[in-house]
Amino acid sequence: MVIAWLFLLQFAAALGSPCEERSGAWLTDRDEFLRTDEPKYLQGLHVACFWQQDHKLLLEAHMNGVREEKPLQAEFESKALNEDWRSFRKALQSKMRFTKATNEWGNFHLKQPFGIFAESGHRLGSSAEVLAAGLVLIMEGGQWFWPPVRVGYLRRLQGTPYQLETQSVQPVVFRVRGFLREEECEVIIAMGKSNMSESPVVPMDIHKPDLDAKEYRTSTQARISSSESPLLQELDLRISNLTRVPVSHNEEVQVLRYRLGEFYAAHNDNFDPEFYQTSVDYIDKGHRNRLLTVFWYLTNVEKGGETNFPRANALPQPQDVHSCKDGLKVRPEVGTVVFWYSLRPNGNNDPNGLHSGCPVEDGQKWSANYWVWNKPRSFEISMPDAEVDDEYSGEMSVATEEVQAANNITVVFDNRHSYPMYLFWKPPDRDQEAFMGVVKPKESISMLTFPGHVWHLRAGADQSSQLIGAQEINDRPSQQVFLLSPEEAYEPSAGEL
Ligand SMILES: *[C@@H]1O[C@H](CO)[C@@H](O)[C@H](O)[C@H]1NC(C)=O
Ligand SMILES: *[C@@H]1O[C@H](CO)[C@@H](O)[C@H](O)[C@H]1NC(C)=O
Ligand SMILES: CC(=O)N[C@H]1CO[C@H](CO)[C@@H](O)[C@@H]1O
Repeated sequence: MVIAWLFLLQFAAALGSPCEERSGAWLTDRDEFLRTDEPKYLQGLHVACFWQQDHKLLLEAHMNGVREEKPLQAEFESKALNEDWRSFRKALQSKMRFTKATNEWGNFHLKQPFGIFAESGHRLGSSAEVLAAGLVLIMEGGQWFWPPVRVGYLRRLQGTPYQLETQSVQPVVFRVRGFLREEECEVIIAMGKSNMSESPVVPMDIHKPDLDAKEYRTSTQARISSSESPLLQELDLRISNLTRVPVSHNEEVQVLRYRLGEFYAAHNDNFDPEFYQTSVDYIDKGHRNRLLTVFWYLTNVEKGGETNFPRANALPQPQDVHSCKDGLKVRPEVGTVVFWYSLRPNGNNDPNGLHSGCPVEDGQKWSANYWVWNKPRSFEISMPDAEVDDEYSGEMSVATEEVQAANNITVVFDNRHSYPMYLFWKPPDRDQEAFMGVVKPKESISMLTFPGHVWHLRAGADQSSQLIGAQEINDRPSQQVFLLSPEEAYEPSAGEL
């Protein structure tokens, strides 16, 4: 019997890693990604398993959080076992072939080092720790990111009574019921009540200077610092344990009251450097950003007041930011929190994080926003692994390319005009277009697309603005460049600029 077991174990090791089963809990099936306009994986989240055999260190990794039939396999020199952290990380990064350059933001020296975590969520800091852990999660964006696995997936948080329940894969949304006790909710509401003022909106560059915040947001709010309340200090720790992101990364709690009819139109919580040029240095050109939002429901609401994710279920960017009709709707429920990611695991924007507070139709809604950044809030705190970061870089993540769909085409829109152009993807079966980005004057933007896709160029960021041009992507070649030159006979009217 013992001999048979030994034989089986050896056989298993010869076939592949002894970690297959362990990886399972961290992988999301490709079919769970419903969008057709985005890659079907979790950018920059890698599940890697290490084991030793015949004095060799072997690695098997599922790249970008999806189950691969043939995971990446690599072998390290035996001396890697004794190597310092910097060399180990470097070896790992080159075996797994990922780089910092995963978006157009540049300034990759401002992007934080990738993070290596045990399954417990603890950040690892030596090759010995990695070997002891066996299975690790590597986050290119530097911070822990919960893999969604599939809608309805339940994950118990070890050592706590809480369960993460996946609500959506794109965006990545989780719900935790009973996270706050009712008495705690009452205390927080009381603290908020004594200090309410109208909720502001952080204006984007493209908003008119006379932006009327009331068109977008009608709640009242109070910001309360944790230093004012032992309860909030305890919640900081509870939430940090939930998100696996240190307390030093959170903003003050923002307590919100929505009365009858009050709402917050659809918006993203993170700051896309494209639209926040005026504060681009503060946000490290995009690399310092809001990573996730933990939203607290402090009361039940008789009717309405849901949190709506209009891009969930593969829906396009909505034209009407006030509509709460489509997408995922999460009902307020006292003591429940939902949290969602505004960035992808590699630190890029995730436009799917678009969300709104639907109008309260009956009763009153008390809730709170708790924003967690990908870097510490104090500029004095240095990032983990900063001293060992090698400034690794490159054109594009090779690992990322490998898992992308075939037939892809890189298209470049080169804007020779002196005004910005707004790029929309026109789905074949719908009138509603998906806003994909801005081509700034005298700059170009590149996008991954597919043959047959139709792109619209417009004068403004909403679909009703003037159509300047349309471009259908043809079969060949795999890189297509469209020059948007002034001769192309388009003169914007004064009102559009
Ligand atoms: C979260 O809290 C539980 C219970 O106290 C503890 O066992 C666990 O180690 C914590 N996890 C992290 C990542 O802090
Ligand atoms: C695009 O598809 C080709 C196969 O046609 C594949 O070899 C390549 O890696 C893909 N590249 C990207 C960027 O997806
Ligand atoms: C409890 C609390 O947050 N108090 C604040 C109320 O608002 C004033 C000014 O807006 C702050 O100074 C208090 O700290």
